[in-house]
This record gives sequence, C-alpha cells and structure tokens, in this order.
Amino acid sequence: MDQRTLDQLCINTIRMLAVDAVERAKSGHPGMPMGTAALAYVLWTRFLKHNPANPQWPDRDRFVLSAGHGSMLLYSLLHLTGYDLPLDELKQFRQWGSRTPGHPEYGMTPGVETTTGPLGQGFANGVGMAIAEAFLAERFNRPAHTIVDHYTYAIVSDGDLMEGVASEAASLAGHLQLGKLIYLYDDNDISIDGSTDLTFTEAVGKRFDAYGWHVQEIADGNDVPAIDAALRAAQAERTKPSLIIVHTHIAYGSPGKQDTAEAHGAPLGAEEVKHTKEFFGWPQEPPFYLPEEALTHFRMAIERGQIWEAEWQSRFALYAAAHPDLAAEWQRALRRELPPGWEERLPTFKAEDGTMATRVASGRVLNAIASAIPNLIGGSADLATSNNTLLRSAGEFSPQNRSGRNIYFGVREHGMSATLNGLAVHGGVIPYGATFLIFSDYMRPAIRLAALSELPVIYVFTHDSLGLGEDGPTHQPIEHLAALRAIPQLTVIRPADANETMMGWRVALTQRHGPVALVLTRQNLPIFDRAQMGAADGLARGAYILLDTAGAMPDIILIASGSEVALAAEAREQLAQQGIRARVVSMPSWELFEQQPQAYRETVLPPTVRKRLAIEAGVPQGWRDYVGPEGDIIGLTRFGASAPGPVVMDKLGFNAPHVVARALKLLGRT
Ligand SMILES: Cc1ncc(C[n+]2csc(CCOP(=O)(O)OP(=O)(O)O)c2C)c(N)n1
Repeated sequence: MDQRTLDQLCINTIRMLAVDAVERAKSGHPGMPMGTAALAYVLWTRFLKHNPANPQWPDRDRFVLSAGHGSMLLYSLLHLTGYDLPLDELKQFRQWGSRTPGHPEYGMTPGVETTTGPLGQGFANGVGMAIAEAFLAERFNRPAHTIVDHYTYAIVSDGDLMEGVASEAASLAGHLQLGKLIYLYDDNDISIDGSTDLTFTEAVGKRFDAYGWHVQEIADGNDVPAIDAALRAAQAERTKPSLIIVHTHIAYGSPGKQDTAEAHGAPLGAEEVKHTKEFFGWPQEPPFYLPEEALTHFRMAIERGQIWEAEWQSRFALYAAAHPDLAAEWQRALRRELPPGWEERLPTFKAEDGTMATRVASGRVLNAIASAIPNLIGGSADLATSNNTLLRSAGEFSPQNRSGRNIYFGVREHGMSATLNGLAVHGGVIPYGATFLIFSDYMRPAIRLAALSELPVIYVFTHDSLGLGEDGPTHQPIEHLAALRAIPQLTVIRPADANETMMGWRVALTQRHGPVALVLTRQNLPIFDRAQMGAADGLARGAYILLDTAGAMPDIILIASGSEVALAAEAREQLAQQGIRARVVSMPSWELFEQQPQAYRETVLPPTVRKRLAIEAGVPQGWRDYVGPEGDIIGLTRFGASAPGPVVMDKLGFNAPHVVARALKLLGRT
C-alpha cells in the first residue's frame, strides 16, 4: 500500500471509530472528529513525542483536546496508538463505569492530559503546560544535559476561540513568547446554533497575530502534506506560540450532514452512517472495524515511544550522575513531594508583635518557605502587592528569565486560573494564583475544574469581607465563601490570625489532591496569645476550641471564621461578665472539619450544647448545619457599603454588643 493510501486509510479509521462509537452510545459528537481526523493523524503519527506504554513519561509532548466534545477523536487516537484503552472501552463510550466519558476527564483515561469540555479551558491549560515546560527546562537542564524539552499541542475549535478565557490566555502566551506552544484551529465555520456567520466573523488570524502569535493557514483540512509542513514551521518558530488555522468540514464524508450544525452533537443515524461508509468505501459491517494495515501503522507509536523514552532514560541517568542533587529534586517534584526540612522554615507569630492582616502573614509565610520549595511558582492577577504574593528575590517569569518564579498574570483572573490548572497537570511545579476574593467569581469555571480533577492548585484570596472598607459593595464579598464551599473537593480555609494563616499554608502545601483556597483579610487582626488559647494547629482539623469555659460545659458556643473569631472572643469576655460561659470555636474550614472523626467533631461541638451562634461576614447559607435548629447565625443577606472597614462592619452588625445581644436572645435572657 502506498503512503497516501495508507494515510487515508488511517484517517478514515479515526473517523469511523468515532462515528460507530457515537452511534452505539446514541449520544456524542461525531462531526468534530470526522473533520479533524487528518490533523490529528498527522500530529499524532509524525510529530507527537509520546510513549503509549507510559503516559506519565515526564518529557512527553502534551496534547490537549480543547474542544472536549470531540472526545471520541482522542479516545480513537489513544486506542489506535496503543494506550491501555481497549476497543471494548470505545464500545462503552459515555456509559456508566467506562473509561470513555462524554468529555475527556483527567485521571480517568490513560493519555488524557487535562479535563476539557467547558470551552476555552483546554486552550488556557495548554498555556500553563508551556509555562511549566519553559520553567522546568531552565531550572533543570544543564549544558550537554537536556531532560526537559517538549512541545504542547492542542486542537481548538470555534467555540474555544469565542470564549474570553482563551483570549486572556492567548494574550498572556504571546506576551510570554511561549514558542513551544502549537495549536491547530479546527475552523469549520459551524457551532451549535448554525453557521458562525451568525456569531463569529472576526479575523481570527489577525487577532492572534496581534497577540504576538505565529499564524499559518491551511485551506484544506485534509491536505496531509500541508498539515505536515505547517507543523514543521510551527516547531521551527521558537519565540512565538503558533496558531495553525485549518479550514475543515464538520462531519467530513457524511453526504447528508457535512457542513451542518446537525452533525455537531448528535449521532449521524443508521441511514447516514451507511451513506458515509459508502462515501469512504468502508465495509458496512462490522461496526468498530479496524483495518489491519491502519492498526499496524498506528501501533508503530508503541515502539517509537519506547525508543524515545529509553533514550531519555539514558540521558537522565547521565544527568543524575553529573547532577545528583538536581536529579533528586526533579524526581521529588514529579512525585509532588516537598523537600525535607521545609516545614522548619514556617514562621510563628507572637501576640506581642501586635496586629497583622492575614494577607500580610501569608506573604511572610510564603517568603519564609520560598527558598526551601524551589518549584513553588505563581503570582497574582495584577494585585501582587495587595495579595502579598510576591516572592522576593525569586525573579519575574519572562521571555528573558524562564527561571523567574513570580508569574505576572495581568488582569486576567479567568486565564490565570485555567493556566494554573495547566501548570498543575503538567507536573513538577506547585502553582498558586491570587486576586481579591470578590473576583474568585471570575475564576470559578477553572476552580471547578481544578476541584473535579483534584489538582493541587493553591488560591490566595485576599480582601475577604466588608472589612476591606471603602472600595464598597462592588468589592466586598458576600456570597463568595458559600459559593466556594459549594464546590466539591475544594478546601476553603479562612484563617483567624497570623498563626492560623501559617497553618493554612502548611495544609495547602501538604494536600496533594484537590485545590485549596486561602481566604485572607485586608485589615489587621489581633495575633492570638496561644499560651492562653487553643493551638493554631487546630486549623488542620477544620475547627477547634480556641477559648473554653474552665471545667464546665458552655452555656453557648460562638462559632466564627477569619476576622470574626476575634469578635467572638471579645463577645465572650462580655458574656462572662454576665455570668455566661461561652466557648469560642474557630472554624476556618468546613471541609477539613467534615473529614474529622465524629468523636472529634462532637468534642468541639457537643450535641448537648444546642445554643450555638455562628458569626461570619457572609451569607448565612450552610451555617445552619453547624448551629442546629436551636442556633442562630449572624451573617449578611444584603450587599455591603462604601465606608471605612470598621464602620461598615459595625453598621452591619459585626460588633461585640450585637453579638452579645444575639447570644443573650438565644439564651432567652433578653
Ligand atoms: C463554556 C461552554 N459553553 C457552552 C458549551 C456547549 N457547547 C459545546 S460545543 C459548543 C460549540 C460548538 O462549536 P465548535 O466549538 O465550533 O465545535 P464544532 O461544532 O465545530 O464541533 C458549545 C456551545 C460548552 N461546552 N462550553
């Protein structure tokens, strides 16, 4: 069989696997894989450096299917090139318990590098992967010893490029000159509602050119030599990310459905499948037919992958001999382990030091541990000095300085958070990102995916309440704690003082699965005198007794988080003057508390003490679970106001007399 015929056979094999799997599932997206099969084939068989036998090989090229609805394209490629994804899994596409979910899910299927489906996210994840590659290459490669050197590829769609998050990430990637980022744009002029004439007529090429990308265009998405040449040119371009605009036809080869929105998200239907198979000269039976020659050709990826990795392993052995410390650091970083002794750098804060905002404490902690954890990298969306996230003496990550650990994300919260996910899935780095808590809303889609994918991403959210003051209701978070707590697998931590903040970082860095949000104040808070109070390491258990009633059971429990814990402590004093025994529970993290054994939870919140008052400057939603039916909640059901922080707090009920009054009411002592 000549090469051209073989190429066509392989490309059609991808198409038909996707068509048959969607047909069997009675659900899915056949059009996208049919239209992009040739691009994917050229990329995966001629360019992508990967080892199907070891999807974790650290120096593999990364591939992102940003248009995750085309998941059958990826599953077909994974099966055909020899990943541990048997044909039976493709036959179980979209079914309960299969490894071929509707959209690619990280950790579910070998070879899936990141979870995609929400459009635009994968685009931005790739940017994070490319940043990680550039950073790690600079940190670990040494003359004559290259152990980090790979590309990041993606297939992106019209929908991806319409999304704002892709624009943010593209702008950042162009600015950072991420030359090893190569995206193929499936420009098929179709989205769900119909032709993109309805919605998307901008000059995408010019836009990316303006971002500083290297832009190429291919007129015919089935033109194998043109795709090959464009990918070669993209690889040769080392300072600009590449966008290859490929004009394709959705559902290519389906006589009745090609170039129609109908082919986007529904099976072709038995009759149309028949006509499509006729068009390609494909046998009608059996479904999931794999031509021997095509399979043999695809499976060459296995041997090639083994050779690539073996070569890399021998390079790594030489590297490890020449640079044993670096090699050990590399391996530790990949295992997501922290260097020994890092915890000794964690500072503790003394009550005598006065008051301190938890954001300031966070900045001190970060800088104290930064040199001990060289792969901790991150930054802020243009609020680094407010978020206190700058690592002093760690440099700025830039085209000139790939070893810089401060990433200036610019005013791109959504792009930042999706980029953080890419950094995390790449591996080798511990990423963090920061902004005001209010703007966590701008990051939410990517935070959700970090949680779904159990990625170890750390968020630093400062200016966490009304207490931020004059910036007013647009900047004062009200529903944000509740909104973050609503995300499964995200740990939200709102420390009450500097030492809890230190403990918060400790938890965040040691938690390997799932993101952690540290929620911090702008305003100063007292540093609790731990000699007189519960130890700050109680934070790790989510809630703990900060101040108790000597010996006797409390009359009432005051439960608070963050800045409201000091308020609870003040109210407790005043209640004591009236002979009321109040316990103060600091509750920085619901999620950590829920992980504790029942016995511990009942020590902190004994079922017999039913008079409980929660205090938090946010919506009361959720607190009922902790205060119980006889409890009460001081929260907020309105937006804030522009005035100095202490004034807003006071006016909206966050003052000791109000807490005392509500406690007395609860106790029937009004
Ligand atoms: C953020 C987000 N919004 C909406 C959707 C639903 N959706 C899935 S694909 C798609 C657009 C399809 O157009 P395109 O990206 O060009 O893919 P094609 O039709 O070419 O396969 C939409 C709106 C989504 N997956 N993600």
